[in-house]
Amino acid sequence: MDHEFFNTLTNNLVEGDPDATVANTRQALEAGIEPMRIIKEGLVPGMNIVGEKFSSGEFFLPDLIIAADCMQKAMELLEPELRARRQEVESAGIVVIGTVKGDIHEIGKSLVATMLSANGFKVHDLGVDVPTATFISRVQEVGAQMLGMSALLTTTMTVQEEVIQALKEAGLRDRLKVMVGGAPVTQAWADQIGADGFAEDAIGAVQLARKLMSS
Ligand code: B1M
Repeated sequence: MDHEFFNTLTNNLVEGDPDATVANTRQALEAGIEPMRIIKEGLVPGMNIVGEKFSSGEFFLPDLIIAADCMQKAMELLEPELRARRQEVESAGIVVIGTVKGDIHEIGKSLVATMLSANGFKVHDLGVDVPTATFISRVQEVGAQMLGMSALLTTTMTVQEEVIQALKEAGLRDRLKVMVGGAPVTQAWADQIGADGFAEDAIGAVQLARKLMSS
């Protein structure tokens, strides 16, 4: 399937047409395209365009909401396919993941959670707007080996640091690995706040999680 097809998928998402987005996604799956490629070459570029148009004042909040709805509906088709491609059956590690307090961006975090779960990790997804105390209590309850925190806003990135501080205060920091991510997050930020690693995307998150679990 060619470049033009992915452009159509991208445009349908940008134009906020959920039925067409889902139809294109289904068509791509039926044509044997890898689900991750559909996400990377069709859907994510659309979300990026929507973000740029929002920044430049061409799009408004309802446009973001409609685009997110398109992406989530497409993901409902893709997630089972991602999970079905899992190659390892044994648990690769227990992970608690969520988007930090004050932040309701869900799509990237859910994609990372799906990919980790598809790659053999036992994932406890706490959702979005997760209070710091909830991260701490769930990490203890499930005996997590890794905590993943997503933040999409420059104003909520700082909460990742607060959670790491709270882990230290609870005496848990040395018992688990901490991975951070989200559009404004960088390796430099991860280093600054004392996280064990940063991943730029969901594939990178799986690679990093494997590396952290084996170290
Ligand atoms: Co918002 N938003 N938003 N938004 N939104 C951004 C993030 C923004 C960059 C748009 C812009 O201005 N260009 C901007 C942030 C600016 C900043 O702080 N730097 C922004 C803003 C300002 C806001 C509001 C404040 C708008 C307002 O109300 N005035 C508001 C805040 C609400 C809140 O959280 N309190 C808001 C609201 C929303 C919606 C609710 C409408 C909607 C989210 C709906 C939902 O998730 N259910 C939304 C959306 C859709 C976006 C954009 C357009 C797309 C985000 C997305 O889903 N991307 C976004 C612009 C953009 O990012 N280009 C934008 C697709 C997704 C697959 O990518 O989430 O980056 P991403 O995840 C990637 C990687 O980052 C990484 O892997 C993922 C997969 O590859 N990753 C991890 C993510 N988490 C990880 C964790 C890891 C490792 C990797 O380890 C644990």
